[in-house]
Amino acid sequence: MKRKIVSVMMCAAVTAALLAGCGSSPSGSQNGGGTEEENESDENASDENASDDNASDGEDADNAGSESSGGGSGETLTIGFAQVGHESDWRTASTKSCQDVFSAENGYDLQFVDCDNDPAAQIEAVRGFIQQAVDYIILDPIVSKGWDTVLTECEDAGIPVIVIDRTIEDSDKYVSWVGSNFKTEGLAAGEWLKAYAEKKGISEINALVIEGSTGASATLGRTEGFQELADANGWKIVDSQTGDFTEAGGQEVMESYIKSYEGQFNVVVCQNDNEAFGAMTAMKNAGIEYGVDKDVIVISFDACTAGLKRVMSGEINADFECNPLAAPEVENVIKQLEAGEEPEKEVFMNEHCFVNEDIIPSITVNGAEQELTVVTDEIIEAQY
Ligand code: GYE
Repeated sequence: MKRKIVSVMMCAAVTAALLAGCGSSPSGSQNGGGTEEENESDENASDENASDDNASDGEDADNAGSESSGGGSGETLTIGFAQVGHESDWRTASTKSCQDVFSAENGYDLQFVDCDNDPAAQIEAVRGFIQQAVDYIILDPIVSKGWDTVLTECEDAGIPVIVIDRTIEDSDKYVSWVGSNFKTEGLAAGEWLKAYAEKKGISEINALVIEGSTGASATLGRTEGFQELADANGWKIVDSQTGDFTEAGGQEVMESYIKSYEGQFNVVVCQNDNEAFGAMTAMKNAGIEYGVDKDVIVISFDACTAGLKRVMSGEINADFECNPLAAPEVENVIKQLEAGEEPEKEVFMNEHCFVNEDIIPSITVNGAEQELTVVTDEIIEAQY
């Protein structure tokens, strides 16, 4: 199985500090997953993709082969994209990334279906793409199980499926997956909390977790990774419930946590930024002080623009990036298939850990050093 790690960060546009992070060995990436195979990422792959954020402004038109030939095929390619839904800032960025890359100008006919977090609707969307006889299917699986039957149908119909973002546990009938290592993200959050607590002299951790959507690989991985550090360090997970990756969900869960556990927790782990926004509203309404050097440490995932603003203001202590700009990599996969080449089975996005304070230079995740990036205006400006 061939693997590579890509850097889709805006290396050219960020500060020297972040540039150093981008330019450093990709094996230092938290999403290398720690295995040698994963970490043998070619620097060239990173360099090639360093300007991928430009895909959205048309500068990558050449990448599509020609202005009107999808994947360099000489003809318009029809792409069916079964998207999870529209629950978060991350999702909006992911959708935009696909719409920008798979545009008519780039030679594509994008059939986009927002599955609104309904796994059955998503399976039907994929079946609809088979009926339409699209050229390729992009699938971001809402849940990790239940895929083998419909993916077999795709295979029988001769339609290659490219999975993005979340992973599939019970089938390997797809050509490629492009996304993030969610367990590594959870481990990074745990390693950061360990180092931070030591630095601040916090001896006891009582954490509340607001999980993402039930059954999503992003939820499972982040939960498992953080739990591993909790177990190893004797932290108490006071409660762990789903907030469905939404702001409303985060607020609702936090309000109920406050009713049950007020005064009994000093950390809130939100599995995405939108949940963190909701949780912070709930704490604010209850008069609970959170953020840097306050009563409750706030940890979040995604690191979208709005999340990074809350890191810079000190309301979120640390935010673990999950890069939603997979579409340029998906296009590379399609171009390879069009050229008769065998694409990588797994493509990992390169990501960063963002913090408010410059007090811990790095953490070690899966045996690899991961820098901590202090959020600045320039970083916020360059983020999706
Ligand atoms: O963290 C969350 C989104 O699957 C990684 O889904 C993605 C998650 C992301 O709704 O914001």
